[in-house]
Amino acid sequence: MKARFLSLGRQPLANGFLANITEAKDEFFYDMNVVYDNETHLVSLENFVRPELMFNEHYAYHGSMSQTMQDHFKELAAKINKEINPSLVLEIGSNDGVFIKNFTKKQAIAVEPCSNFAAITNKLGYETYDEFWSMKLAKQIELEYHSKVDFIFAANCMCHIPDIEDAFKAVAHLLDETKGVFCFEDPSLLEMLIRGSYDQIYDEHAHIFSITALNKLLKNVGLEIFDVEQLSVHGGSNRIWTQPITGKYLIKPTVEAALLFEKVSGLTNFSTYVNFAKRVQNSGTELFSMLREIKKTGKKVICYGAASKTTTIFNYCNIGPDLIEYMVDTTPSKVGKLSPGKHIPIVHPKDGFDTSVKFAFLGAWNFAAEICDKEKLWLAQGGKFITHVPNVRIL
Ligand code: DWN
Repeated sequence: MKARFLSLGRQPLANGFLANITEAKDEFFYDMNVVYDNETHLVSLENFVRPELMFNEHYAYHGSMSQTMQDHFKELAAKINKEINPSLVLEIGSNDGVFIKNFTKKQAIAVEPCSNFAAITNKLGYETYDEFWSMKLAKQIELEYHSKVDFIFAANCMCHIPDIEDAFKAVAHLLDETKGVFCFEDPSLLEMLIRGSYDQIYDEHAHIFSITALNKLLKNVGLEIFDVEQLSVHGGSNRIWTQPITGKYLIKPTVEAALLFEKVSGLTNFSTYVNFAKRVQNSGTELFSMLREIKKTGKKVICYGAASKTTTIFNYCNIGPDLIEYMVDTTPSKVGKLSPGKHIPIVHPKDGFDTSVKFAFLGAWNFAAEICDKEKLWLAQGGKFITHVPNVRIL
């Protein structure tokens, strides 16, 4: 049974950037409430947003916008080629090709419903299916390739799918029964609870996965987890390695260890989520107060990184251009736009990040190391970053 434990208020699309203020009259909003299901142990949005509204030809998030993620996927691809050496690699949610481009064109198949990104991998010469992942598509690919697939990958995609059981069923259908591997990575529920990073919750993240919930879901469709890796990327993620129960890989102790750690951390107790909700309320109040106090001093405060995560924070905490003068971001499709819901202007760092900026809220806190290294001169000249993870403070 599902029970609500957190309400993050009226929220717009996390990547619903506006070209100009006249678009505000048609802006989409919904009540973003979060529920815990004590049978499946899934943490999910109470109201799913229609995928077509979020993932379409205007999608703004480019996986290649950070060197961290480019290096991350290059390293993983090398490991896959060396240790598994798959003949056919299918990626669900290939975005701008940041992962799939590490494989040869005849070895790889891309699935990407955002046609602006499907066009990129198509142009690179990769077979690309410009549609949402489904059992129908899995069967179509099996027919067209006259074979099952021996490696299926998804990064920051499976948690975006409301009907996750159907999505996993489609993966199980297409995987080779004896040598098939399905590997996917998504934000970690445990890390969100530990870090207080409630901004991982937004329209695109239909679910925030625990290993506990995934273990049940995957078993229901005939897949078993044989390894779990904890990753630092995207604010703390899990990389899950699974296979059909007829698969050849031995189950590693990492699986039992992860399940046990989540149990002792209280992930199957509703009270854990009630306590998390209290921490979120306090965090939001503290961030608003800090920004308001700094604003009173007349110092310029901006946001570094127009991440989807900032949409949740700014709309939940009622933080607008009165507190955050503008946002800086290197993503071409975000520059010149207004942020979702609070309509904070977004500019390129070259036009808006200089010593006139005294404080910058770290919207892209998951890239703090890369950003602090990039902006070490600004920091040396007295600039200060503000973060809310794991608590509201000036770095
Ligand atoms: O799950 C998702 C994750 C993988 O990416 C998607 N649903 C949406 C998206 O979430 P996000 O927008 O919070 O992702 P990022 O990668 O944390 O966003 C960082 C933002 O900061 C990007 O817009 C790029 C920008 N950035 C920048 O301007 N300068 C990033 C870095 C590292 C920089 O130096």
